Amino acid sequence: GGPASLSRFRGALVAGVLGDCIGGEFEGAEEVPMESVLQHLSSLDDETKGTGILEYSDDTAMARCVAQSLLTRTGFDEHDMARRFAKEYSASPHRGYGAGVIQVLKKLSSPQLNDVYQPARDQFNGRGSFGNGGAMRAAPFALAFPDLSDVKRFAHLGAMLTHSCSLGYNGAVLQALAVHLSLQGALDLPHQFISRLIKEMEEVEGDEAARNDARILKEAEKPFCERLHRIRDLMDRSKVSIEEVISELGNGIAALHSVPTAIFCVLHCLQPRECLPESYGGVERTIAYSLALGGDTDTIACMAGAIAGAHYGIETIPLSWIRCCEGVEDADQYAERLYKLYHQSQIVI
Ligand code: R7I
Ligand code: MG
Ligand code: MG
Repeated sequence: GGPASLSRFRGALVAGVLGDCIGGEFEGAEEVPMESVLQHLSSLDDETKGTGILEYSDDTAMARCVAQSLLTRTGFDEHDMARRFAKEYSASPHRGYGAGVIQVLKKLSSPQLNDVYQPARDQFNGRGSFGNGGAMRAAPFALAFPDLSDVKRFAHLGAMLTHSCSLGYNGAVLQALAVHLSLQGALDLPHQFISRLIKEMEEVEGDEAARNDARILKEAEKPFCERLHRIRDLMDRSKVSIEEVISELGNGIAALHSVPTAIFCVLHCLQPRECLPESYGGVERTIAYSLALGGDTDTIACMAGAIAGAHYGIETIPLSWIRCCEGVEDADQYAERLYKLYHQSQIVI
């Protein structure tokens, strides 16, 4: 479909859930041979194997809260979103949440809490978390707000409910920006896509708090920009090994070591690749490649899936994958409602 078509909205949320559910198989694995990935994926096609339902993890659980909150409040309401995170956690605590964020989610359920951002600020000796938990749930922000500055602002605030370190919340901003641009069809011109992300993140990371966190954590002056430049270098190379991707971009639980990686997975899989079946469409390639990197596979596949789904649209996603993942129907409904919200709020001049 064209820019911001319903198919792209549905693709984004559905492929995000698929990445999480399918990627859960390899989360934390150090090395994942492509052969194992392809075996896992072909077992999804085989109904006689009875893979059953693959459950979603915290990535999708929290993204659902974000989508529900944005829809119910027709915009960003930090109190409502915080309440939903807390309620979801207490209803299903065993979705594989990060070890630190559990404290925040428990505090957020206290009725005495006035400042909903305070529990996140108390994390990790007052510096806040740099985990990828803000980024993994950022896609719905891109689907709710047509305006780029709103996407940036609300993805930032939504992440701040659990991740107050700039290396955490700026990962969420970058992920939301990538979905936003992909929804517009910006991946048709991959080099311009990455240049636009760099331009936006230059501004985002120019902020005083971001510079300070980067200094304290001994990262580059603008850590996400630096990674985006590495992506551009990798894109220009004819051959890139999995090992190089891991060593240049990472595959870990920090937002800095996973959001740029997810973006690279999408860019790398825009064309067919030798290591992947010819029959695969773009979303299948992207998710398969994300899993082969190992590490935080559910989250990297979830983020890459959302960006890729916004590019290729829902029609390219195999039904057999959709059928075996928990929560896909809901994601599809949220996508349809967010599509209406997005187009309603567009100002007609
Ligand atoms: O970021 P978060 O919500 O975790 C998301 C990840 C995804 O992979 C999910 O699929 C799930 O598996 O977890 O949860 P946090 O607890 O805020 O951060 C995740 C981890 O990153 C923490 O448990 C720490 O190990 C590490 N971490 C830090 N370590 C030291 N100093 C995050 N911030 C810091 C820090 O400032
Ligand atoms: Mg998870
Ligand atoms: Mg994960």
